Amino acid sequence: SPSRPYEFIEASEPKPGVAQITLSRPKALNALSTPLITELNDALLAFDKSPNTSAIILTGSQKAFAAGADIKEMSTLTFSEAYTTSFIESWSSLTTLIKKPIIAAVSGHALGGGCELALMCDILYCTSSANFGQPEIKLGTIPGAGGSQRLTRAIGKARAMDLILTGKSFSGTQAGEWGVAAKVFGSYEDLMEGALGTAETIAGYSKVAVMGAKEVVNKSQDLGIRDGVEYERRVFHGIFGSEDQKIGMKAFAEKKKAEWTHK
Ligand code: CO8
Repeated sequence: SPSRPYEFIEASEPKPGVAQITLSRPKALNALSTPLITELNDALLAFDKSPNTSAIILTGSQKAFAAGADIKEMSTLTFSEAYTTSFIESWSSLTTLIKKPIIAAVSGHALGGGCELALMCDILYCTSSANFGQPEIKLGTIPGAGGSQRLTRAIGKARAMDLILTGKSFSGTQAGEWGVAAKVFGSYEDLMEGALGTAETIAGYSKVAVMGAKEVVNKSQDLGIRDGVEYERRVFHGIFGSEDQKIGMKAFAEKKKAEWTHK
């Protein structure tokens, strides 16, 4: 589990098997500065490695999930600096390195990089009044952490183009209707309870199956249907090599509760 003290995030373990990372930079509405992203990656990697963690909740405050990349940090950045330091590249750690499911619980603003961060997660829950958007155009720039790609896949080109070219926001209710959010809640308390309940459900299953399921669903975003189905079948075959597949099916036949070994 994460060991060092953090300045811009809080890391906790609210239930057995469930980790929570709370973005906590209230003075800047959780603007995603490089130091914040460094801490986020550090905590995510620690929970991903921890044998005690099965699912991770990523949230902000009631007022803001995250109001974007840190505009003050970026304002003087030059092309050479951005290019030579691979600015933003480390943001992708969340999608490339973390094998355990991440549930985004979004309340308040999720703008620019904040919207992109939520879209990188595996399950997105939000409040009906959440405020999503890619307002980069208003700052003379464009989405830079996958927004043009992930939002477009999630809601289609027509809506994504409309939003990204105008900088208009969309509500949590719309996110639910458009399929960006899997569930929409009436209040912040219900949102957090819902996210925790889902994380606990996931933590009640075999880690081998959970991580395999996450991997194959995410592959559907990169592969064509033929390669995707083949990839799924390879992983499915592989899971017959786990102890937990034997345990789960034996427990079903014996009408008992499965006691997973996570092996
Ligand atoms: N960066 C830095 N500081 C911010 C940011 C931000 N993105 N958002 C808010 N803050 C700061 C404000 O400057 C203010 O600080 P201060 O008190 O020192 O003046 C404090 O947070 C509170 O903000 P407001 O007073 O503006 O609060 P309001 O409730 O009036 O408004 C809004 C809330 C509507 C969210 C407003 O703050 C806002 O419009 N913020 C900017 C939203 C935005 O444009 N986000 C996109 C940023 S660009 C981006 O994300 C590019 C992504 C590229 C890939 C990732 C790159 C790292």
